[in-house]
Amino acid sequence: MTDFTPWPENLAELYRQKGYWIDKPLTHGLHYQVQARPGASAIQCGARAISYADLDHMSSALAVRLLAEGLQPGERAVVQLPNCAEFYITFFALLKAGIMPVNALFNHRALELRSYVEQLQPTLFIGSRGHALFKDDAFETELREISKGLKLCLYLGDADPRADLQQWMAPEVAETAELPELDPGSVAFYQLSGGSTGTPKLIPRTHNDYDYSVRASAEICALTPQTRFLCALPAPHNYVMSSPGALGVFFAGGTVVMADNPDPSLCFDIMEQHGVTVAALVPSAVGLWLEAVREGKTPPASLELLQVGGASFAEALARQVPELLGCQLQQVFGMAEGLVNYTRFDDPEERIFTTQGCPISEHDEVRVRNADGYDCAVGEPGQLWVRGPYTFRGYFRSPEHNKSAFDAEGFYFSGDLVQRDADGYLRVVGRVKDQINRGGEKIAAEEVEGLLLRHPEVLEAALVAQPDARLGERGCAVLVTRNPLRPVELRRHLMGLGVAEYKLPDRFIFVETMPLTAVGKINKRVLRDTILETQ
Ligand code: J2J
Repeated sequence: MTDFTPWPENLAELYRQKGYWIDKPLTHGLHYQVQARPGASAIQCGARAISYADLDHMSSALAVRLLAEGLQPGERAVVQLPNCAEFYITFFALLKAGIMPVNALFNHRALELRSYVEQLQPTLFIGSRGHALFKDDAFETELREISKGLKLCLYLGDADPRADLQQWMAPEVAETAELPELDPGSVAFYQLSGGSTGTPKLIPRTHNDYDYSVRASAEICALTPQTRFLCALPAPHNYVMSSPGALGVFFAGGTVVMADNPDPSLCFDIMEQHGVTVAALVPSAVGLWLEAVREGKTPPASLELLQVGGASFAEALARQVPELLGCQLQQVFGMAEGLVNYTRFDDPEERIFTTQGCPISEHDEVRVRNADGYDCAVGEPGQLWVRGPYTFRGYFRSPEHNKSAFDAEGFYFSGDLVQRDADGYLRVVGRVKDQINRGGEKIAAEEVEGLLLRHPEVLEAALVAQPDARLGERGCAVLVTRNPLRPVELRRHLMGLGVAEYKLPDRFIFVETMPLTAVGKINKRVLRDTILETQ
């Protein structure tokens, strides 16, 4: 089973020749900024300002200590931290040490963490004592059972200084210690896939490919050392990490301003206080911001650009952004697997309001195909297939799934239905993958259905999307059960299995029999129509 599927030689050569892959580790932007502006603020986290010099020294200190502890380059880590400076310090430390992390979302629970630990077999776990699972050591013991090679567990906020992450970052350490030479063609870290399958899949991202998407995104979004970027979505998410996200801001020498969540009553104050110029949101959060302004709150005067992506953004809301928030709008359509599209600053307004942008690179090869595999005409909706200099080539150890996710030429099928205009701008019009996009949080239907089926009374289960004014979509579970069940029992059952709360169905419907397709599968199209009628 392959950990990482490389790009074919001819394409790798092309990407180097074009200057996309520059064979530098993902840390090179930070190295540059430490020389150029060591005292400038890289991260604003509450009242704490972390300079570029701090970010560099603290991440080196952690890297050096980890290696001194016996961790080796090439090993893997599972990290789960909230939105805080330590998230980035840890990320850079692991890059420097050559240890490949997956960054779990902070609202992931036992089920997700177990799966990452099982798949990656990490030697290192970094978490937070502020997370309910790590109030005591019971879950750590379980993780050590799953990954026998797990050597070290560190926590943000541990009472014992030997396990306290911040102590491990304290800069007074022999920094002369050697950090390993990194291979820019190798995997830097694993990104989380929104997924549509029973187990969450991991996406290997290399230094070269990720660095290119970050550099190019920073340029498209015109980031500068004056940029002050609000990170209010979960920090590990690919969008706020790389489109251009925090890594783009660090590359440009700007400041990342952290917020716990996108609530306008929290964010407007933080933005005002720190002069935030760019913010990245999902559509459901934009709805809240617009509502706040309509209710009389003053939007932060410093805001120049609002990026919106992660889920479908209604045109009617898009049109309100410049007027109500007093800033420019940029639509972003991306995926942790690679391809990212942006509307550009010089695009006509109409295009910014009605499309999700065009790809970063002229070598992003986007194909829009109909169900028979033929290329669609301009404007005709079809399936999005893509390959390119920063679109991955295979999930981590998932040979079977990779067979259906890629075609013979290495094009990845994102599961999205799009329309492409004559200039290559895309509009997302639907989805083929069996997923619920709940306010930008992706839920794989198969995963939740599998968990529901583990309840002894559940005979058949289907999770389908139900339109929702605020979140875009919500999950609706349709069930055939042996005996009558109450939703609260099913919720308790799911929570008991340790699944993240955002994956819990918002609604449960009980039916006598499931509608079936001609081949005998549950007909979700019919279910979606039924739940609309019974809403
Ligand atoms: C409709 N659907 C969208 C959009 C993503 C930048 C921005 C977003 C993500 C992301 C990302 C959408 N309109 N504007 O990684 O770098 C849906 C599509 C897509 C899936 C990917 C980035 N923007 N989507 O959301 O891996 O269905 O990445 O395939 O979480 O989100 O989800 P994810």
